[in-house]
Amino acid sequence: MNETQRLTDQQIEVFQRDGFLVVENVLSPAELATFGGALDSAVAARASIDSRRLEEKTVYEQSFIQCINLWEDTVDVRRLTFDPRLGEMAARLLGADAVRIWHDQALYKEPGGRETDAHQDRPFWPIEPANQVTAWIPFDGSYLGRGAMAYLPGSHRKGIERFCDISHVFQEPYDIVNDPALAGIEPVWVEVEPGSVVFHHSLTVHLAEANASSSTRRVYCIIYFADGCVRRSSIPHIVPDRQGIEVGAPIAGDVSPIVWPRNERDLPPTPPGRPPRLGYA
Ligand SMILES: O=C(O)CCC(=O)C(=O)O
Repeated sequence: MNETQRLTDQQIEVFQRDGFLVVENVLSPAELATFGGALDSAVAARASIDSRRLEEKTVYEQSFIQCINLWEDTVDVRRLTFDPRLGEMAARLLGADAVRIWHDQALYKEPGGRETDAHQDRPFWPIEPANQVTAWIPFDGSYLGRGAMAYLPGSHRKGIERFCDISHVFQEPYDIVNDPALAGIEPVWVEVEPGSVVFHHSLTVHLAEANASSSTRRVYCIIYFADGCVRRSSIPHIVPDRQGIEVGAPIAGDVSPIVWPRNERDLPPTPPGRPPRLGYA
């Protein structure tokens, strides 16, 4: 990673205005190779329990192979999740003195994988206030036709927070892109070269297209929250549930360690219990 890269005030203003920010040249080719190999192995190890073909999977699972908290599985992935330079960027974007990890996740969109339906992240998360940011890291870059992401600029500031059932289990997802509160806002499709990181706020509406290519879209996400955020409801979620965190209590513990500030070599220990093998719960 570029040792000297720090976000400028102008980049922070763009994030605050748009709810997303592209930062180029964050990971070097060598880091992409090393971390990418570590992620591929970690995803393959978890996914080895699943021999279903894409068309045999649920609608949600056809969007991507999702593996949460891979930092718990291997030290090689943990180095990326707890990289202090990414953590510092997250802290600056959130205006926080310190950030913790909510969770990380691989989102490997298989060849032929369907789109990711438009949604906001925060309705899935029992955490408040709304001060979370995702670092979305496409290991092979992100290009139209291959599962690129789009963001609705400024949607995080429109006072809207709607649950979209992207699992398709209980109902068809709410058509948030056409919500009246977002009238006049068009999705901005983002293409980036390998090494770039795209940050988005937890209230920013975003979506991804299908992967029409013959290669897997290898994406890794790290979700950070400002230290001090508390549990806002009892809706189930593995992060607070595993740590026995009650409504109103600060989210902190072995599964939610501080990412930044933290000494680069001081990686947190493996927490007790297990993250889910695949999917979310
Ligand atoms: O990568 C995708 O397809 C979706 C990513 C996403 O929804 C997220 O990072 O919050």
